[in-house]
Amino acid sequence: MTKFIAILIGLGALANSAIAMGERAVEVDANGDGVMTVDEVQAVYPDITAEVFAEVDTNNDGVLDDDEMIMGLEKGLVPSPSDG
Ligand SMILES: [Ca+2]
Ligand SMILES: [Ca+2]
Repeated sequence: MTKFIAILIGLGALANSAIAMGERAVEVDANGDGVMTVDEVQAVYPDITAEVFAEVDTNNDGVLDDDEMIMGLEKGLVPSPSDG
């Protein structure tokens, strides 16, 4: 998940929580295959419904990759850990 962390560090506004978010990303990708399924996402973010997941899954392949997760965070669809 080094790529995910590097992207987050590149987002200046989110730099303060980059380490925490990187840790959370690892938690979300429970099996470490580099993508996040709806089951993996809901295990960490129970509030994310299938509809929200589909909205974040912009290429509609049924899983979230790093770029989609970043976009979801930026759009506020995926709550950041700092939101409590
Ligand atoms: Ca996974
Ligand atoms: Ca996708």
